[in-house]
Amino acid sequence: MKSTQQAIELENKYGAHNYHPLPVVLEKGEGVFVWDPEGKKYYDFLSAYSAVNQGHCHPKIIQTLRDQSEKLTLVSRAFYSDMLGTYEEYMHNYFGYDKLLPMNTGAEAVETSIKLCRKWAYEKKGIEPDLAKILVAKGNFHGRTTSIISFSNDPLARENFGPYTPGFKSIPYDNLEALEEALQDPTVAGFLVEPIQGEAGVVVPSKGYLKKSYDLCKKNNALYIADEIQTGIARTGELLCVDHENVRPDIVILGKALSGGAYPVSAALADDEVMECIRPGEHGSTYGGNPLACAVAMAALDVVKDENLADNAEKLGNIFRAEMQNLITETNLITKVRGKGLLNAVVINDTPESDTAWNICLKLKENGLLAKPTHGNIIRFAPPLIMNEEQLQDCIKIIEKTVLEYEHATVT
Ligand code: IF1
Repeated sequence: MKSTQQAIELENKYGAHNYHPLPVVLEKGEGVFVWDPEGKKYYDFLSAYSAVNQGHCHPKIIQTLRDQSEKLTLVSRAFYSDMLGTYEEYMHNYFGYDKLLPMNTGAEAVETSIKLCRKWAYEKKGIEPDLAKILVAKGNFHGRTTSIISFSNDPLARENFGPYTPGFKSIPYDNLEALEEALQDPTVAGFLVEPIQGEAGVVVPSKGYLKKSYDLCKKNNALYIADEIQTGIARTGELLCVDHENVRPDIVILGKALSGGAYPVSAALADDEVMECIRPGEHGSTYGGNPLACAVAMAALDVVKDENLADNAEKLGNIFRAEMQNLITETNLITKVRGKGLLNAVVINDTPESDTAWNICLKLKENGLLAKPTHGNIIRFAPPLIMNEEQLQDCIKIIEKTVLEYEHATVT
């Protein structure tokens, strides 16, 4: 077995440097816990960016993975499999959409929804060839393919990756006037939006924004496309984040926790009016909808229902934000807590250029809790949704202790 230091050296030497991880190596996970090679145990407060909502190596998901992997793993879409239709019917019953298009990663499912939206625009809405426009929100994060980074406004994600894909227009997030104005353009085909902006630092829009932005799209015959890759699957206290405002998007994009972290599984969901615009040969993926993915996704979604993960996320999220609010009254180091369910972030009282949030995360790690800074001075807190209240209280103590110790150490 590799030590922490050896594992880090190997990645540095032989891997592309496209990430800057916290210096911790993980070699085992179970539920809300992960372990490093030296045997130190941590609470996971990132959940692989909300992919392991069901907790690490959930026994039901792993058993399903094991069973299916011994039977059939991949047939490609050249043939039918006994699992794909079963899974598609399961998803129809679970989310209430006519049809599903299976892919593997989040970015692929976003690409799928872009293609669906454009196809619908030309074939149903009647937009002239090549003129369709998709509205997106400033501060968005939808993945890392060439088209998706074309409409990012994060310089790191974009710079020197041009030329960029045209056909996207960026408008301010959480701004209904800007949306209404942009929708006056008859070549607008749809609006692609995160119900909470994750990468931007867990930016929760004003109450009513989801419903009103949906209504505006419907009024102007544009598709409402919700990227629920990070916010979906119970993370925010409802099955989908749009459920908080009873919105039913035209296209829902799922990924991450759709498989509970066991396997890459993503999907675009839509009704026939949209989905039937795609015909044989026009879109697909070798691994998309493979039997292993289908089996794992059904097990992962069973767990979400069986273990009431949405209710638990709602309940623990309220406790977490209330306790962080208390902490804010005791420290100058944190200025704000925000989020929904168990998708939360605190804002550290320093500039985005400072290394304060990073240093606090290093201390959290020493104290047995893993979290990662984003945008320099924000720390995202997103534990697995199977956490119980006692464990959450334990974690809150670790965070309080770490923050107060850090503050005193730097003041004196
Ligand atoms: C990385 C952030 C989280 C997503 C939404 C699509 C995708 C993502 C709303 C693409 C992916 C990631 C990917 C991960 C970091 C992570 C992230 F910090 F960048 F913003 F979660 F908060 N839509 N999110 O959040 O899905 O293709 O990766 O499966 O390392 O880039 P993917």
